Amino acid sequence: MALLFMEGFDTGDADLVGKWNRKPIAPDAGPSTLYGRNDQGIRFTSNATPRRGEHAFASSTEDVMICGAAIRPATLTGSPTNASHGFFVIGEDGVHTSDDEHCSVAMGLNGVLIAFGPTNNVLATSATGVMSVDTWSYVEAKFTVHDTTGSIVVNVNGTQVINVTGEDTRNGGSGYANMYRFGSYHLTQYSMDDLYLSDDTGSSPHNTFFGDVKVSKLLPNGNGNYSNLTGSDADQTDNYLQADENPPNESDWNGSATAADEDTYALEATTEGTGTVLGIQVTNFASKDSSGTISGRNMIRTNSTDYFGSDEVMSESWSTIQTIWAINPNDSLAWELADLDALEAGFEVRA
Ligand SMILES: [Ca+2]
Ligand SMILES: [Ca+2]
Ligand SMILES: [Ca+2]
Ligand SMILES: [Ca+2]
Repeated sequence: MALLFMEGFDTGDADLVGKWNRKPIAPDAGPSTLYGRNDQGIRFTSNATPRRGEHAFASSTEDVMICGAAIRPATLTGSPTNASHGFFVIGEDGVHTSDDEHCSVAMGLNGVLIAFGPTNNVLATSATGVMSVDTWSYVEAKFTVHDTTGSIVVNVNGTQVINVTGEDTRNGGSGYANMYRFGSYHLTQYSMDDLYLSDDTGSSPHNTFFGDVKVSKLLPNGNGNYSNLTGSDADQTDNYLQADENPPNESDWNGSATAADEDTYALEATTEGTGTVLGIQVTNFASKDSSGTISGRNMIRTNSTDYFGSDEVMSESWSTIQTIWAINPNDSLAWELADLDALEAGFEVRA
């Protein structure tokens, strides 16, 4: 584990088809290009009603979480008073509910960033003006959860603006940093795009700050190597046409009752001419239509070789299945843009 999750807000419907697995995302506006820096983004409200999204990594016992996102405040007139008012809020899955997170980073009056501890205490405040109205900044925070040696480091556009060390950042529980939440606090309205979450395990560059990054989508746009599934159009020809919509729909689909049947699709070319690829995240939208336990798994095909995600039990409700490949499993090196242009992604039916 290292790179945990990424979200560009560019695929999916209003609640991003359940990618936010603990609390459906509920921005006050978006996803929309009005609130994006790179295609679509979301906006959190200036209304007093909390708007939130929450993602948990239930199997993680890590004490560190690293968050990065592009953030553009529309107002900087609020004075947050509670850890839950942050845009990066760290908690513990199954232990912490709405207002008892471990710690957070929030945005306040005159463009300050504020690090909150487990009793809603202020651990540190940045200089004023590190955030500016109507200006995108790339904000990153590394949270280490501990009763006495906790730390919170915050960078804005690669420059450190908060450095808390030797503090209590743990609010009971086991001290796991395995739940992320963002949300809003009245008087502070902001847009967000290009979010990543990681921890500090594994190797460079996936165990520390990435710096400013984009999260971009590549939709299916052609046939791949496999076409075993049968489309809702009753054939096995051009199955990618059933899997290329954004947002995904439930009206056309590809499926099979036979374990090991699989489809892969060609993907859109990246629009990036240069750059470093820090990982890919395959997202499928899947359901089952018969009784019994039926699983499926994400797959990719690169350099004529297939690689698979974990088995996921499907339900009769459509849900999102996501798999991260931070590096290319074919050569155990970083993904290159040329790898992405040749990449196929798809799905395999399992027993
Ligand atoms: Ca975006
Ligand atoms: Ca504590
Ligand atoms: Ca067809
Ligand atoms: Ca479809």
